[in-house]
Amino acid sequence: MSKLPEGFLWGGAVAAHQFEGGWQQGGKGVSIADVMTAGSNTEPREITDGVLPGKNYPNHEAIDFYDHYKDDVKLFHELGLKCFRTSIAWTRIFPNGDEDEPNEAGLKFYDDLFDELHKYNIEPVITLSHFEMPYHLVKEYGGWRNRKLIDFFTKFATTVFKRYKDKVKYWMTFNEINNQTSMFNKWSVFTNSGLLAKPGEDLERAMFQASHYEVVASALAVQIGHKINPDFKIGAMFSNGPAYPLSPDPRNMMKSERTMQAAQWYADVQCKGKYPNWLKQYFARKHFDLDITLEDLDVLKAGTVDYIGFSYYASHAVQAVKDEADDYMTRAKDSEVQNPTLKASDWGWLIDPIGLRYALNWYSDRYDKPLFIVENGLGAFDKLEDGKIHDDYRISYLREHIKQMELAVNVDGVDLMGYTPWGFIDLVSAGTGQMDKRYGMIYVDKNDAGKGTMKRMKKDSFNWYQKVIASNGADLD
Ligand code: P53
Repeated sequence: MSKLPEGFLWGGAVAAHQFEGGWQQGGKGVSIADVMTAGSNTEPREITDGVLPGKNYPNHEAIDFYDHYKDDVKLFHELGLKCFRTSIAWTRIFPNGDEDEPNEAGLKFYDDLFDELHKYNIEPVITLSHFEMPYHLVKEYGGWRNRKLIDFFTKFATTVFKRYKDKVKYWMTFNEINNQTSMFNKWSVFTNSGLLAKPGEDLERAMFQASHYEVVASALAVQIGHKINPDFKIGAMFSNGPAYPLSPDPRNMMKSERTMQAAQWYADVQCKGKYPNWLKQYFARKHFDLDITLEDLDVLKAGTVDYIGFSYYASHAVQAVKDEADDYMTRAKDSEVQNPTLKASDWGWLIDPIGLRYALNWYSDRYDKPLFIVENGLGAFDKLEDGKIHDDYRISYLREHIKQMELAVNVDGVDLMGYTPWGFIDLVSAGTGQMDKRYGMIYVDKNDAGKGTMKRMKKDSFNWYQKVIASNGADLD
């Protein structure tokens, strides 16, 4: 018996900068991902001042999908994918971001890719901006702290909406737009908005200003897209890692609520079309004096999204910190605590399938929009044995999450469009720049040092997911 509605979008997800490679092919410009070095579990990635000689930039070559796309798409078809989520590298279309005319070779690459997908009846699901904005816009304009970025982004969006209006139906505007607030560190603010703190600048204020321009740009894109093709489904994309209270102490409950508010305020703006009251109060209390015009507020109201795409990997536990300021935003280090009821991945991410059901209910109750799980998965070390990868740990992670997803649909009545596990073909980790933090059902022979044959191999999880899709989620064994 089929467990999910007819037409459920089973798929897989990646992002251009993490798997395409070809960083200088077809006239592509330098993106912010191209100036980030490889890090590790313990050592953060470095953001360099331009591309410097002698540094290891893992995104430059990644898994070279750019030159392998035909064979890879054939494998995706064999896996049985109904949809394929990727992003359009902004720098292939507008290499610097501020050109008058788009780059034809870049547009052509995605034409060919979408044609190849349609050949196998695989529906593309496209993110416009996934941590890969043009680096030139960072250097020349200061990234998203500059209102001009709204024009550059909407021009990029208009160009690709028009070009692919008959090839792509499902879109998302900004990937995990909320990371910059909920994680609030140098890296999340850079990858989301291209901001590096200027001397004497309040980075938190800059981040909120940048976020405002992004939500306005997103709302404009939604309106533009619907004019170009009324059948477009244009979604937002949030990261959801629920923050549980460590104990029933009411102060911990309040801390949990505040952490969720801080992490998900973008959903209020992008789904309801307005800023939540607590955040307006916060801006005032902090004297941020942001550039938010009345016209912007109208744009936000008129450009709410069609659906919520979100990523779910792990949950968190929080506790109130003694003498903490009455502050909604900061996820103070010591407020984030271990959850003794859960096990963690090798990268310390807590494995919590029930949290996915919780996240689905959380969005469904508040926003009443269709949902789309566009990322989920386990980053793990894989061992190649006699040409095989027995990744039962990955199968078990995915199985338990799919079970909870099916409960959310069949018991809780959540309106769910699809499920696209993250990095279903091994790729470069966004957080650490590693290759060996693998999410894939398809192994790619390349390691952290950048060495390997690039050969693709099916892991055990490939055969397992194939059955899951073929049975529409009924066969999870
Ligand atoms: P990696 C942080 C927290 C949750 C999800 O992450 C995150 C991040 C940023 O690192 O990113 C999303 O590769 C993101 C993908 C990313 C994936 O999760 O650090 O949308 O680009 O690769 C997994 O293990």
